[in-house]
Amino acid sequence: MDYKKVAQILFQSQIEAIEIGKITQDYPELTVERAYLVQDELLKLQFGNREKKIGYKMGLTSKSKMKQMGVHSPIYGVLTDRMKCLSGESISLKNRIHPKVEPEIAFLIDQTLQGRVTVQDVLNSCSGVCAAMEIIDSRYRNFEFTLPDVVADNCSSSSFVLGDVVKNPKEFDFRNLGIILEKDGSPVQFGSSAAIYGDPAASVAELCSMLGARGLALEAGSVVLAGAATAAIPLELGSEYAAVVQGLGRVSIKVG
Ligand code: OOG
Ligand code: MG
Repeated sequence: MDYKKVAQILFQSQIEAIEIGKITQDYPELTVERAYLVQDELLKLQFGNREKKIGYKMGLTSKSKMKQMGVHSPIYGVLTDRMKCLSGESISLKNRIHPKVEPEIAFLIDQTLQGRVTVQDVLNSCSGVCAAMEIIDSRYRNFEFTLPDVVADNCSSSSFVLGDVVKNPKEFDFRNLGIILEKDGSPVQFGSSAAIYGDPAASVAELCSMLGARGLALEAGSVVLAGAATAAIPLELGSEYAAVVQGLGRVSIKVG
């Protein structure tokens, strides 16, 4: 199959904000392995459009997300500088199809990690952890996809926001923090950081082995979103959304 051609379809859908049908419908030969090659090609198109890679996101690392999406295996995507928003910022629905928001925990990696690593290695290579929110926007109609489809689509990446409170993971135990997702000041989703792969640092270790299997390293300077702790909720015009993480403060966005 022509990876570049499939990437072009996804890229077009992304920039025009027009949903498409599942790639696997036209290309049943799209395996997860091949889907990462399509993702690589999609990112090359984004980089050509002056975007820069700044990290990774893990996806489907919690039971709530697996249940919501009907897909049951962790996946990773790439974060670019264009996706980064500031907490409190107003974001537009323009250029998005059917965006949703979900609460996350982010890791700031300051030493390169390669291959199979332990949770302790992750902690040793990480300069900080903070609260985060991710805005996902599948390019597929009704957010319906199989595992290869979502991987090819860079795991529904759209935007993300990091919180201002950054804690040292060697001193701050983040394994069971209460997490609330608020809409207009009211709590709408509840979770714990323990929902993220049992331990969010284990999700980062899993990312390292997934990258390692492709001959890649998790480079120093990367931001990593460990995966949503709760199901995602749709963004509505005029509303404000916040993720509140115990000990890590609050991160918010407005939809303007
Ligand atoms: C796939 C992306 C999942 C997460 O945190 O689990 C994800 C999707 O739900 O469209 O970002
Ligand atoms: Mg996510």
